[in-house]
Amino acid sequence: MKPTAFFVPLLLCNSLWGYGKNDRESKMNIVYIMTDDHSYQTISAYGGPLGKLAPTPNLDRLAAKGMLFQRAFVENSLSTPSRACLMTGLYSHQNGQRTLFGNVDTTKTFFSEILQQNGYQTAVVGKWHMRCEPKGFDYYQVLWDQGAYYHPEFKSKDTNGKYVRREGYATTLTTDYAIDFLEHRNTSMPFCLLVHHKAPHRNWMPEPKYLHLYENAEFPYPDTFDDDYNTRCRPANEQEMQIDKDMTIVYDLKLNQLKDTSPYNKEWNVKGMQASINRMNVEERGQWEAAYEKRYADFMKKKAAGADMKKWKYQEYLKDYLRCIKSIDDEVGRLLEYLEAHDLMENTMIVYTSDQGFYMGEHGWFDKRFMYEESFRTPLIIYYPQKKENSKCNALVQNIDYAPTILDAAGIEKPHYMVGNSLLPLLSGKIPAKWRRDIYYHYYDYPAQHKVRRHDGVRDSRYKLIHFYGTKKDPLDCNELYDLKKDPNELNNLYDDLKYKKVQQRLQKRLDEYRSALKVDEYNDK
Ligand code: SGN
Ligand code: CA
Repeated sequence: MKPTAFFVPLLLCNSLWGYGKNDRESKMNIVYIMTDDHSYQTISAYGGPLGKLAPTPNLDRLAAKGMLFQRAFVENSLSTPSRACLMTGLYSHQNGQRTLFGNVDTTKTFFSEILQQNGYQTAVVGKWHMRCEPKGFDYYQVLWDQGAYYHPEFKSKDTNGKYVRREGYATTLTTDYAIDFLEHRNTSMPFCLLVHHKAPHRNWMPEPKYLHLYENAEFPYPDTFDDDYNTRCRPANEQEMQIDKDMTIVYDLKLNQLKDTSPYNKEWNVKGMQASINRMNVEERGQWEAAYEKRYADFMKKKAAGADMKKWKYQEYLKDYLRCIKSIDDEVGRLLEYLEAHDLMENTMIVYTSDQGFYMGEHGWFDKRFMYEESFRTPLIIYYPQKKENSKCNALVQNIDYAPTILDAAGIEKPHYMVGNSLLPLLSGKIPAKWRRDIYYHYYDYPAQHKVRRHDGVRDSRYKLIHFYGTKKDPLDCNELYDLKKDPNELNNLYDDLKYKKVQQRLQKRLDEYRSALKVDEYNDK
């Protein structure tokens, strides 16, 4: 690929900023990799049963070189809000991006702008998913909206605001652009590169070489697969993210042969799948149809119903999702190899995370949004040169910490208004005595797809309090309390259980304190 035009002005700026050799040598580079909807349950370094059947050797390699965070969370489990938290270091109500729609407040400074002002070259490739232009980036190649898996459209500084179709698979192309930036960067300046993969977002479309991977695998069912939501309040019962009812046969499970006759086919999901297939070239379409023909034959042969149908859907869902993860793992490996081959491991911090977690059939679900662990929690691996290898961290960390961490790695003090904390002190292996004891969560996107009600809450290292609220038109006021030590699957709501009166009071007090200290402006029906 040809070098892009932005390097020339950068060279000039570089000399204006007067970066000397010593400055350069002491500056840490940053590679921040963020996937879309990648669950910690599907990374083998985390040790769960799915990782054993579908290993992620390259992510494990990164974890072996660095630190695996076991309590990393988001503030608002949804893409656009999570990305706004990352860029601003602020909670959703502070940066304006509460839901998937609307705009982040662009008067807020993005950490990329601060890096630029401090002599960093900055780049973002892949899913941007905010309605503003990438702000504070010297180089970008970003997908349109959610982006497509096959031959997706990207926009860069060279395309005059237009999205241009690129030949290839999203995960590979995103890595190609990351390497393009690294290849053509000004090597006299430190860099920060954000690699934001589209995968494994719904509808989990594998690349051709993995269309048959895990074909004969039988994945274990999570303990909560048949959760009946009793003890929980209305939202857990009323959501629309159930594998048996809401996962579609055509769009999600790709049985395009069923056309309009299937009871599962609403018009949109037939059209959505067809549009995805129409993007493929003739060869890819042939490989795709051959692979899913097998699934179709199996579906027709089994004619499963009820509980069997739910299990069949789960198995096929996991195959596609894990095939997408295999490509991610390969491409993370390719990027690591590039960094190794170019002697960058000694002065580059590498972060791997996801914009939120995801349900792999827990509670019978796919998707995210809730404050329950699987969607609230994300994978997080940090490699930092010369720090302890193969270590694990149990401190409570959150995506508002990433901007301060990146700035800290660059030797820049975080601006006073950023609410998160740098994670670098944790990398020594000890949790500082003053580290936070609990974290705040807030989800706003209702009414919306999947019908998850608005809620906020607080979680400490053992307990979690969630408050669901509604609107004047659609009121709701209910609470849930969990003892995560005794009930890690969050099946037993202890709210108003007298044995937990003190715990409930303590968590309620913390929740009230967060709301008032952060000036949270909605948490009850309006
Ligand atoms: C799309 C998906 C939803 C998903 C949202 C948000 N539907 O709308 O299932 O919850 O994205 O995802 S689809 O029919 O378009 O696939 S997020 O990761 O961007 O927050
Ligand atoms: Ca996402």
